[in-house]
Amino acid sequence: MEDLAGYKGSSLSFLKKAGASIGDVLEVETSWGVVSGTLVPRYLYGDGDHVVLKLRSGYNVGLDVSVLRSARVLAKGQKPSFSASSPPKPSKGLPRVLIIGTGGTIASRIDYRTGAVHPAVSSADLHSLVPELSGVARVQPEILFNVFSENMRPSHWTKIAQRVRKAIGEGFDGVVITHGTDTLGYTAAALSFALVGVPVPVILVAAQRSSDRPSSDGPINLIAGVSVAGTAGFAGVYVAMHLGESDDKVALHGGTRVRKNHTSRRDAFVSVGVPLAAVWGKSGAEYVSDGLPMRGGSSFAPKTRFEEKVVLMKFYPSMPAGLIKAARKIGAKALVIEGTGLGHVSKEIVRELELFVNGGGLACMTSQCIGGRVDLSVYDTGRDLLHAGVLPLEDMLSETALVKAMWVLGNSRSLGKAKEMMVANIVGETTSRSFPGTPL
Ligand code: DAS
Repeated sequence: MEDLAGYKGSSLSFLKKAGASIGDVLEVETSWGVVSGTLVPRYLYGDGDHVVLKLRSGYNVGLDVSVLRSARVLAKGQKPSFSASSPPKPSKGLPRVLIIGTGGTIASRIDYRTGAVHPAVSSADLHSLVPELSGVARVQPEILFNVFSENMRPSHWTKIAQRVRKAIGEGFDGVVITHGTDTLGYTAAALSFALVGVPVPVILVAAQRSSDRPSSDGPINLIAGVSVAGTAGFAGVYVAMHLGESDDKVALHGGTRVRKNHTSRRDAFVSVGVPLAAVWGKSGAEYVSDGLPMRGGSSFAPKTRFEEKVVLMKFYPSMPAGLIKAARKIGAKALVIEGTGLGHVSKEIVRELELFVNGGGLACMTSQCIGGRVDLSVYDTGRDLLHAGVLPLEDMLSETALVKAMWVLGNSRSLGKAKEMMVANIVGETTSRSFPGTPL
């Protein structure tokens, strides 16, 4: 019964009796008077006791079937659909930018099936939703997959990295990846390692608000991302998201130092312990940090494999040693422990980590403190951890450390080599000293 999508129970029988379909304009007689509006779909988890009409004012009203007497169809409606207009033709001289769609809010619309945000908009639709793109670059949009980013896995990171490598061979001046916000930092870190030495800008963009909301941040993030990808003189992997609550500045964050710090604000993303890589405004670059790798370069050596058997654990008071045992039981090859303060855990956990390392595992320590860095040489606990063979990871973000351990184990032939790579600073994942200027 597609014509009455989502309706069930008594609301479905009432509408069937009236011969109504989704999109029809109905006049409904109720116990307190007559109301008319357009019949809209019910979402999947809605109850069977309400009929929902969109009033002329644009507001939706839910009518309890118990007060409904009768309904008649005033006019047959058009099925609601979204058809993208064809994007304007970009001019020849503009740079070529590939947009790879992977899903998330930036590529979503409200879905009446669930009443929530649903990945639905293709990259091509995105392009027509943001016609300004045609004044910035010759854009080629394509969908690689369409998932909410909480469902991303290392195999997705490999797919994206391989598509970027191919795009460079195809002569694109830069690449933009549209992505969900939840795990954007993980994917940015993964691509930073997998694409070490990448000769063009690779810019991940996302949105905190879906494309059908006036306050959607998708368009400005996408325009800035495409502009950076096509014209920036620097190369590397960055996240481009709102800077502040205004609508005219976008921050570029280095791929291994970026964190989603707020569940809903449009400026949720921050660079931790380092300056912003760049700031982009309506007319292009407003600030570019010193020392970014230049576009071009010949050291591009992609390594796109990831070992999934790595576990990230946040230590907490009374954490049972059994959790480390469980990690070993599921075959974890590396553990990243987010310790307290300078990188500390309880005595029981130190013992378990020593057993894990003696069994050939790679154990690393980060800190739950957002600012500062791990130092295992100050307290007994830290020295016991060093003695147990745990690797301190300076000021590396825990999420970046997890991704790096997956990448290192996926691309090294020995544990010794893996340990060497883990503590080396490869793409700015650790700093020699924390930058005082960032929020944290
Ligand atoms: N579920 C979120 C994600 O895909 C939606 C978003 O913020 O993009 O990361």
